[in-house]
Amino acid sequence: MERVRRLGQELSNWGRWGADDQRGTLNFITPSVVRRATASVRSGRVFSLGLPLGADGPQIGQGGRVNPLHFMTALHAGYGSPDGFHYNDDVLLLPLQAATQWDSLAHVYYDDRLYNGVPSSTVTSAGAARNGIEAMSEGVLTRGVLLDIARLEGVERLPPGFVIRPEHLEAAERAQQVRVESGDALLVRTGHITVFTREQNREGYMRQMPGLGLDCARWLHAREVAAVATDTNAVEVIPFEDPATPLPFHLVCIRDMGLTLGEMFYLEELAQDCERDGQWSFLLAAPALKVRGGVGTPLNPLAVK
Ligand code: UVW
Repeated sequence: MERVRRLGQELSNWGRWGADDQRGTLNFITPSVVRRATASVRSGRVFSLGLPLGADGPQIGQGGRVNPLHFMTALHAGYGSPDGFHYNDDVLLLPLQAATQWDSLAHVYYDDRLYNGVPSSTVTSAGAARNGIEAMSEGVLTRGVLLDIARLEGVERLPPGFVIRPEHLEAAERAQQVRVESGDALLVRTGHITVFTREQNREGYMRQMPGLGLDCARWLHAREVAAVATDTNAVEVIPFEDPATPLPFHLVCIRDMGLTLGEMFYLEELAQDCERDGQWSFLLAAPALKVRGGVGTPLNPLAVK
């Protein structure tokens, strides 16, 4: 934890946007960043980056996370005449972390403090009183940049345990002729999601994965990235770089930097299209649901090229 504490202190954004701030690095998404994002739309092609929500999702029960349960609560119900108005209604019951998701800034912490010094006791069985997902309610609407590290490495997908370092991010920028700038959302493709989507191997997808190493936190901080997402369940590499310190990247990014993490983003078709036309930036519309006190949100992010 000492390395986490030291790096956390070095990269801390506490107080940067005021003592009451709950949005963290989303503050980098200024109106001019949004205008630049809309200017990156050229063809109008749209890509859905969300996994379907259903019983056939990726969850294996880890940490009490189950796949969404979908029920019909009205089936061919009707008013009036038998050949008149009819309707169907339904209910979805799901862990907010079940599939494609953003983590709120109340999701993880250490030393009893959440982002911006908020006491961890503000999260109760009623949810997060501070740093909850509603604080992201203007959503993530910004320029997205996809860096394809599997492509960089010349493989279909990176193996579990592969540590993505700042050098990989910069090499991908050079190879793709794109640069991550202040206020961008960075999407990192590992290809690992195909372990689930193509091979239906949930255990293989969820238990170990390639991902960002802790060094990348400094790079994301320097580039003023607003949000970072990958196609894996944890964003960061598992097995952890130091087995004694689980999820260090989560701790520094979320708790110290106020940087939200996006998980299980489906990037396959988007990456193919970017490869085809050489355009690796786009408008990313990835709004959070306004779940009161939520510490995460499911979503269907859209990339518009
Ligand atoms: C944890 O595993 C705690 O978080 P995440 O779903 O963000 O990886």
